[in-house]
Amino acid sequence: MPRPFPSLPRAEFTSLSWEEKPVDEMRAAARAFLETMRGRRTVRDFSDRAVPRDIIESCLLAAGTAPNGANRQPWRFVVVGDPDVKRRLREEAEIEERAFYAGKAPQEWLDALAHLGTDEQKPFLERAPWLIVIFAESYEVGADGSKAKNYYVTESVGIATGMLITALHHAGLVTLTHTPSPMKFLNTLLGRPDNERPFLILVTGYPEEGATVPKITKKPIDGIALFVE
Ligand code: IYR
Repeated sequence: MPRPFPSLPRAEFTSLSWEEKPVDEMRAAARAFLETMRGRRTVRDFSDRAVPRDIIESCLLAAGTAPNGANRQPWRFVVVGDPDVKRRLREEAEIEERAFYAGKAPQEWLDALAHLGTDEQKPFLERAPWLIVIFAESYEVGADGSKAKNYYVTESVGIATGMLITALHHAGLVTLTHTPSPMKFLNTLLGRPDNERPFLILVTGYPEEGATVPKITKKPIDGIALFVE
C-alpha cells in the first residue's frame, strides 16, 4: 500500500524482544500480580520519612515507557521535595478545597465522598517527602516557537499516571492521587508554561505508622467486564 505521507521519515525497525511464557507460568504471574495490586491502597496518612530520589526517578522512567499518541510522550513530571514549595502548594490547594467543601461542590458530590472522610485539610501536601505534579503537554513548542499538535493527550497521560502509581506501589511506596480543583495555580507556582495543563498531584512516600484507610471493596469480574466470545 502506498504510504499516505511519503515525506515523513519512516521509523527504523528492530526485532521485538519478547520471550514466551508457558501458559501455567503466565497464569501464575497474572494471579501473583493481581495480589500485588490488591495490596495497593490510596493513603492519606503520610509519614515525613525521606525517600531516595533515585527510586522516584526509576518509577518515573517506568511511567515514561507508557504507550501514547504518536510517541510524543506528552507528560511532564515536576517532582517537588522543597519544603518551602510544598508549603506554598498546600496553602494554595487548601484555598481551593475550602471553597469546594464550603459550597462549590454540589451536595450529591459531597455525599459520594462522605465515606472517604476527606475534608479541606491537606497536611500530607507538606508532610510527604515527594509531590509528583503531573502535567499534560497539550501541544509541543519548538525552539523557534512553532507549535506541534500532540495526540490523545489525556489518554496518554492517564496511562502513564497509572503506570507510575503501579511502579511506586511495586517499589514499596504509597501514593495519593490528589486533584485540587481548579489546579491552574500549579502553573504559576511551578513556573510551567501555558501548553502544560496540570493533570494531578501524586503524593508519594511512606505511610504514617498506624495509618488507616477506608473499608472499601472493588467490583468483581462480572461488575467490570463482559466477554463476547
Ligand atoms: N479534591 C477534593 C475532593 C475529592 C474528590 C474526589 I472525586 C475524591 O475521590 C476525593 C476527594 C479533596 O481532595 O478533598
